[in-house]
Amino acid sequence: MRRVIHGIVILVILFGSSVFGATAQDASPVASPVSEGPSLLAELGYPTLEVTTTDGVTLDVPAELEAGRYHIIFNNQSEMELDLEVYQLPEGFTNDDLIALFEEAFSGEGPPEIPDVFYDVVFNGGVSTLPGGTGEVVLDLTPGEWTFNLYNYDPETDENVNNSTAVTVTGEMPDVEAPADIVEIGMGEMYFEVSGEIVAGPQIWQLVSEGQQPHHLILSSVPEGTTVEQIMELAASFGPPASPEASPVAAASPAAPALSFDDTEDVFYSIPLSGGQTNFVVLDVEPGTYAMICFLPAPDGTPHVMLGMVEVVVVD
Ligand SMILES: [Cu+2]
Repeated sequence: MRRVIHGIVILVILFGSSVFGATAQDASPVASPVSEGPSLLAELGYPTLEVTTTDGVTLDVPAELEAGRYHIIFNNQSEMELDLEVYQLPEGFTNDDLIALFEEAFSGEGPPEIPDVFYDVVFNGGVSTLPGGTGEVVLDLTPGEWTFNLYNYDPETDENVNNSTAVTVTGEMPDVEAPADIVEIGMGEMYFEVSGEIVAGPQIWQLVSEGQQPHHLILSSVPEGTTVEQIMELAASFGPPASPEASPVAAASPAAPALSFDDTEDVFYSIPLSGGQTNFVVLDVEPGTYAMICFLPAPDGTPHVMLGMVEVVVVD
């Protein structure tokens, strides 16, 4: 989780992203784990959409696609850590417009006010990759104009780079069969709800965003016995200031939380998902204790974790 320290502000500026994968203290990136051998996601049988970048700028993806549920395989042949983010911009807004709005929101002192338009973007998740790596996700592409954005954060220059490619999705969304025997993670204000049993080893997780605000999942390994309160205290010890009314825990936290970032290690993060959107991902966790955390901001700028969007799970 300590990767998040550096990233939290940029995270909300740029819609939540792989900034966790890069801090000065810990340069080794986290990427969505992909199991070796045959992919569990491929076994679901959805059509494959393979997309590739060689330079981290341009993405080899069809300009037009039929609506459907796709198994996206992202080949990152560049030398950069990249997130492939899939989203729909509100009408009349460009990437640059949004980034400018966020930069303005975060330029002052005190809690930022999140621009309303943030909640009008349809975030459809995506996949993170290491340099030269491959990642995969299953998601629904409904009819409309989609942005496939390559996002990179460079901790050395503190620069965020976004390069987007437009994809037009046509036709009608077909009926898709829901896979059986998977773990479902419901995400809403302000909770994670786990249905099914999380087991050690490769397993498909379906992230279902079902609230009004976008959410994401950071899965972080934590010491046995860690409590939700300890994680909220730790989160409150950094990042943009929370409004005391919104977050009594943040306001009341001691200077030195009982839990330290050194005790935690991120094992997975998803790309943000708006309400109504879903991603299927493969996780391969070891037995242990994990925290599910969402850092996306409420309208007053308070990260969801400080409003209670955190859950502790034990994997046997
Ligand atoms: Cu959230």
